[in-house]
Amino acid sequence: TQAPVNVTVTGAAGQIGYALLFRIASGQLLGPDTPVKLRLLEIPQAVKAAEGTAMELEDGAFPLLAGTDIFDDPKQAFAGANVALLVGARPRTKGMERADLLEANGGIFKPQGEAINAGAADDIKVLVVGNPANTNALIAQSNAPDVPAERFTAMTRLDHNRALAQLAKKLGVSVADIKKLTIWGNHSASQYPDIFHAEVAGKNAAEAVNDEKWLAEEFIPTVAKRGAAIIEARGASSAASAASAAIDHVHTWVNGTAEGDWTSMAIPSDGSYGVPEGLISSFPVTTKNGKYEIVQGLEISEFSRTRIDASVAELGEERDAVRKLGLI
Ligand code: NAX
Repeated sequence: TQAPVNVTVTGAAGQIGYALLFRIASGQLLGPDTPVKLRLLEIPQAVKAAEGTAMELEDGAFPLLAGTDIFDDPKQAFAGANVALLVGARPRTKGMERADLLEANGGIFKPQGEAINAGAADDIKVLVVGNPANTNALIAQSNAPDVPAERFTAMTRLDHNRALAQLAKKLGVSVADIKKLTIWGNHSASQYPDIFHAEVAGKNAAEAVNDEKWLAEEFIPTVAKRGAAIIEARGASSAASAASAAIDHVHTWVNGTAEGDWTSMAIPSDGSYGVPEGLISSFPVTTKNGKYEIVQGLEISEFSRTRIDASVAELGEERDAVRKLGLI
């Protein structure tokens, strides 16, 4: 049998961690033939809570779970990591300016990037979930110069899944009937969910919808503001759906996209579609054999161009801010 894959999860005692860890342990992250060893990172005050979660993981008697270790030191937590899910982050609290938020997260993602650089396995794949996810990923990546930049990604799969669900509902079809949907840009309210290249049962989705007002005034804002709507309804931010999207992101990265489809991942730009090189921005990507590629040659309409540019401009501002803070 295969040696266990080391999966490091930060923020393990948080609400996303609680939903995520059991799905990793059950084999849904890497597949039913791959044993996993969990390495949990928490801040010292939350280590006890993480120990409680580890007890429950033990009680799950998961055949694929080869063990769970808990750390409060990033260097130890990332040692030997093959997959790292960076979930723990500093949330924006009342009265906090964006620069304060970026600085507080720099204090988390800079040392984590350094620890990944120092001790992760050669095949390390990183997914940043903790917000502001794209820029946190950029900070970690910039502080891991010996790791290929493309191994650092940020999560827009939840946005992608939300867009699939809204579009399926509008057209009265199953999410499984929809292919080639794209989230562009930042995982923030400026993101752009693009249905112009999407297909519904083989037909163009934008033509099937044929309602630009719905697109501009309902679909795009509903997807972009879904996180706030969940907080309003649930009294807490999205957790199980975020964990599910994190599972999807890594599973697709490792196992590949289906023929004739693609997914959305925030990845370091190579300059495609006018997105400045190095920004961690969401693109349509196909994956195969553990590698992803940006889908090339898509025609971008004026409607799409304006929205992609606005979200990418926001990413540029965030990058400039963290550069000024000396974090990258
Ligand atoms: P919680 O506040 O429930 O949990 C966060 C956990 O991270 C806490 O247990 C905390 O102790 C831990 N933590 C803080 N600093 C740490 C550090 N330096 N090292 C290790 N652990 C640390 O938040 P939760 O609801 O689980 O959300 C986690 C993050 O995901 C937040 O930043 C949230 O904004 C972000 N989200 C991102 C989404 C995305 O689509 N990219 C969607 C869902 C979610 O909002």
